[in-house]
Formats: sequence, C-alpha cells, structure tokens
Amino acid sequence: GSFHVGADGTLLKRFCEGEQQCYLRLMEDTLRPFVPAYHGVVQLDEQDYNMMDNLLTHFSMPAVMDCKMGSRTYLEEELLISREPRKDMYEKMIAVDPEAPTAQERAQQAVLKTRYMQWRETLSSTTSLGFRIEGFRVSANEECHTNFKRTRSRDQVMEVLHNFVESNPHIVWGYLRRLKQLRQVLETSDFFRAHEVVGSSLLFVHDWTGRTGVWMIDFGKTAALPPHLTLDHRTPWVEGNREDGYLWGLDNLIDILTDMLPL
Ligand code: 4IP
Ligand code: MN
Repeated sequence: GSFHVGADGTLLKRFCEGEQQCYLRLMEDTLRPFVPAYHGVVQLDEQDYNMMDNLLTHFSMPAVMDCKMGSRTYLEEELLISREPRKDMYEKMIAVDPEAPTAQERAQQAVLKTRYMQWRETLSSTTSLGFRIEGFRVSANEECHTNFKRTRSRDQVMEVLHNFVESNPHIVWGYLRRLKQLRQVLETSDFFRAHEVVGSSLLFVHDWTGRTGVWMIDFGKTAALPPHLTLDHRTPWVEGNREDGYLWGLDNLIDILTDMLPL
C-alpha cells in the first residue's frame, strides 16, 4: 500500500519528491506547528517513503475528518499538457451521475482528467465554498463515511459537520480556535505566499476526552511559484494567476463552524 503506520508514532507515506521538498521547507517555516513533523526518507521492501509523525498518536480512539482545501483540485500545468482520456474516470463519473458525460465522452467511454476534476469540483462544495469534505470516521469500530461527492450547499456541509462533531459545541470551539490560529499564520507564512497549494487537506482530529487538533497534510500537488510571483489565496482563479482559493475556503469553513455554535 502507499502508507505504513509504525509502532513508534510515525507514519510512512509513499515517497513523492515534490512532497519531500514541501516538508523540508515547512520544517523551517512558521507553519511548522500545523503540519506533521518530517523525519526524512526511509526504505522498506525497495520502496522509498517519507517518514512523518502520526498525528493520531496522542489521541484516544479519535474521530477524524479530511477536508480538501481550495477552489481548484488540479494544477494549472495539468491543463496545458494534454493527456490520454481516462476510462477509469469515465467509470467513476457515470457511477455518480450517468447523465454527466457529453456525447463525445460517451462515445469514447473516457474523459480528460481536468474535465473529471472540474466536474467533481462543481458537484461538491469545492467551487462554491473553496473546500469539500472528503470523508470522516467518528470511531475506530465504525465505518468511514465517504459518500459526499454531492455535498455542495452550505446547509449540506453544515449537516455533515454536525454529524462529525456529534453536535458537541465544545469540539466545535476547539476546532474554531485552532483554525483561526492557522489562518493567522497562513496570512504571514513565507512558504504559503510562495506556493500554489492544490489537493492539500486539513485533517481534523478529536476524541472523547475533548482534545481537538487540525493539521495541514498532503503536499503532493503543492508547487513552488516562480520567484517573482506570490499568491493571496483569496483572489478568484483565472488561468495564469495560479490562485488556489485556499484562504477563501478556510474563511468559509470558519464561518460555517461559527454558525454551528449555540447563540
Ligand atoms: C481522485 O479523484 C482524486 O482527485 C485524487 O486526488 C487524484 O490524485 C486522482 O487522480 C483522482 O482520480 P476521486 O477523489 O474522485 O477518486 P487526491 O490524491 O488529492 O485525493 P492526483 O494524482 O491528482 O493527486 P489520478 O490521476 O491519481 O487518478
Ligand atoms: Mn488527500
């Protein structure tokens, strides 16, 4: 598989050079407390892995949720290189909505990756809110909930968040405090200013003791910008500006969680 959980509180993730570069820079950035600590490359059965802290270690039977951040989920460069139409993505598309493919896509039984990604973005809350819920699990013996491909409206998102926190305002408070700290650090981080952050997630973790945490994870599609270019992560994307909508999505997420608190 692409992950191994170590008994020593570490996690091995299949090696990706771009992700390694991000972690090396993040360890020197003000964002360091908001990402898993990085411990370098290790080899297992001839496969390289990036080694990092397992964020679940200090929790007791934690609930976890993955929110994919940003208003775009593919890199700009993926638009330019025209790739093979994908049969697997066509299959994933018709499994959710048999009406979604165009006549031409139906004839080919395949779709371009960027077309599939854009379709996923507008079906979910990625385009409208700048983030989407990928999945959550409330307890270790419960199944993972991942059926959120059509969770798009603010109200639908709020309902899923309520289910994840089991309507516990203390947990919502903990998440809000942490997300506001993260936003403050993101607004001044040298790393964040200089990177297009695409396909990255926020990992939410809480447990029955009331402990909460949020970390940034998944930097496989986080790309360094050319030296003269910086992003504000709120300006809407137009092709060429490389904006990713990350902070706009975080603003919306903070807003929705705030509205979940009792008056
Ligand atoms: C997946 O679509 C996710 O978007 C993956 O992103 C993406 O990986 C996959 O592309 C794509 O098929 P579904 O979530 O609808 O299944 P992530 O890894 O962030 O979850 P990439 O490669 O873009 O990181 P392919 O090309 O790996 O299939
Ligand atoms: Mn992810």
